[in-house]
Amino acid sequence: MAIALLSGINYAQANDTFVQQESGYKGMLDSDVAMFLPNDLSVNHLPRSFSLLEQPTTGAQISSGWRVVPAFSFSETKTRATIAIPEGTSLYGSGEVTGSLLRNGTHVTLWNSDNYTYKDDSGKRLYESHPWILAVRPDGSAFGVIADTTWRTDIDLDGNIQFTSEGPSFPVIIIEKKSPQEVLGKLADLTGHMPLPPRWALGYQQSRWSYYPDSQVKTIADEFRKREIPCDVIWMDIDYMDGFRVFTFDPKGFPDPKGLNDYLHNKGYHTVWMIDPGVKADENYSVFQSGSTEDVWVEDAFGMPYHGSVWPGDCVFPDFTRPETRKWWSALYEDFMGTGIDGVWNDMNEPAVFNVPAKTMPPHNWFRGGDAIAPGSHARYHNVYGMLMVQATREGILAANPDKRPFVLTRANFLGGQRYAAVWTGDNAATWEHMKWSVPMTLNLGLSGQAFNGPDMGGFSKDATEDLWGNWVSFGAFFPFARGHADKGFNQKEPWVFGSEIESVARTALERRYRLLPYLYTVFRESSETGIPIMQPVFFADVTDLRLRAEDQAFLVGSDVMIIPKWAQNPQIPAGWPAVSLVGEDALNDKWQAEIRLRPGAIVPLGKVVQSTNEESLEPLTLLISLDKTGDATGKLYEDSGDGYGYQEGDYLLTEYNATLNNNKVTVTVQSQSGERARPNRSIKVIVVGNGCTLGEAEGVDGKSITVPLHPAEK
Ligand code: NBV
Repeated sequence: MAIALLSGINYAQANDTFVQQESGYKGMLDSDVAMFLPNDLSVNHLPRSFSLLEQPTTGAQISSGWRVVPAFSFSETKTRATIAIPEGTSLYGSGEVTGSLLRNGTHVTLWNSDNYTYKDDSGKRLYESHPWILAVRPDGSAFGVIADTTWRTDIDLDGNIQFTSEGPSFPVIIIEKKSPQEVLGKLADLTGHMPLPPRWALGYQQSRWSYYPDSQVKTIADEFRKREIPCDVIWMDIDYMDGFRVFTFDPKGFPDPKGLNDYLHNKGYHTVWMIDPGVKADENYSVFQSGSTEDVWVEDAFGMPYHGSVWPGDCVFPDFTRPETRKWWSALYEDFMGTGIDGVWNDMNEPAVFNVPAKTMPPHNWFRGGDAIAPGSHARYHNVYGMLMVQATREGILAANPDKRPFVLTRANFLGGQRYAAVWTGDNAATWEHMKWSVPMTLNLGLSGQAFNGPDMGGFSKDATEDLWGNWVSFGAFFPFARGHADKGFNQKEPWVFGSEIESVARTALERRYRLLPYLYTVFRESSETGIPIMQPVFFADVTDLRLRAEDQAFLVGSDVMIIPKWAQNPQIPAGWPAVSLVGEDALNDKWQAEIRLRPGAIVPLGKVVQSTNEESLEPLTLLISLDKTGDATGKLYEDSGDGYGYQEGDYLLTEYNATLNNNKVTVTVQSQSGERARPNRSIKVIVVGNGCTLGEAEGVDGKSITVPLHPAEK
């Protein structure tokens, strides 16, 4: 068994009969977090955890009455933990998964895979690995389970929660809380909170494989401005490189990257450029030369640099388990970012390798580790390759621009990877099935700790029809990460290419996102502090309402805004949330636009429609007020400079507004505020909303009490 486990090889002949394994150490990591080990693991000699921020050590005895306890077992080649669940428990999480939000009865494999259009293994194995399940009992209380292993692992949710790993025994960590929101808060405490991104990363982003040459990039950017469709970011895919050599620029198509970045910055854009892990094995190429001198490459089973084929042809791959390699990789970003690049897109980092059956490196390739990371095989470190890469990328771009918040997008990642990067759901397709999946996929990634995520809006592969693209943008505009992207060889997917009707559908949808930006930025800030996802399942509105548990067409943005896509059939939503109009649209009677509804008791701050987040949007500030049954509402607005770290020193303003109904008048006041930023001298517009109508509105000055008389007819 030991040899099979170490090599990571799943012998076809191996006997997969499981026998029970005795439990070993168990103890509390925190008041509501318990760790359980099988008897062959010692708490003092655990392998370095990649998901947890702190290496677990001995703690207090398991609390009396502790409910969730794993059972361990093993076969000749595998190790297993099984966690029984009470009847009626709803299961979520398991990372990046196709299919429905509710995971009961599903099976996935955690093995980061380049899975174009989710075809391989029917999409049961995608680009990221999150050995994590969130379980919500019928009474709304919840627990979460981490299987702390990096090895290839199956998650089976047929009856119980079962993790079956192809590696050695692993710790199981259980979080027990009163609600799923609290479980996710603790997950973030344990695995890391999403850092607050720069505000521009919340804008709409336009990508294609590839805009080429630079003049086409400029045309696309100019077109958005000319047509007045909001957009913040333009993406550069691999063809900007010189022969796909990372950290180089094609002298023909992109001779002046700084000039291009300046051009785009002047028009209010930020830019994100791709970097892959495969480094062309080319003696005349400086990155290959310096990497070879520093001895940074992953080794094959014989101790020689492993070679595999990717876009540039014959490539070598940085061994990111080595601290020296991460340092070398980070340093490469200094000159690169010096051209004015704002963000980095790390693709192909499963790592993907062409022309081999497994589409990745052989399992016996060797990683040398360092510091707390032990040397080990590719089978052991495959699932954290992407996460270690983006750790080094993030460190590099932060070192290059210490006064800016890094933005990194990654395709491969691991539980805890929100510490370093946002993620997208890889190469989906322009089909109705993938469009509908994009809601539960984004939700389950959020329920696995990856709050900043989203799909290729409009679908990557295949031609999108007008109908599909128009539908997708109408609700996709509200994803945390909102980027349109398209595959080479398929139709253009910019908002205007589908004709004037769809162009105006997209403009309206994106204008709605931009009006919501002050709220969205506030939600991002809260999410970075609380660990509660930005995009939330509808059942978070009432975790005891079992009717809502499986709803995965409609979704929440933060806790106060609900989005119901136009194609949603019989969505199960909480009662009494009024529908609102943001830019004059009538979503209830519109063919395309998603319904937006507000939680009773919420105050949602809105800005003006702007073309990019660079424009000041809070003059006037609008507050949408949705009163609860008792005639009250509260809501927050978080403001800071939008980039940099001043907010950590107090340069921010967090305002809590309060509204109360009395004698048919609603009085709006600042209930509390924090931060050292002065309140801007600005006007404020207050709108009290009913279902699809306005109950009353008034104007005033921010910081002063404002009274809104309600229309007599609505009293
Ligand atoms: O770099 C090209 C593409 C990229 O557009 C896409 O988003 C990635 O998921 N990349 C994959 C490599 C080629 C995929 C067929």
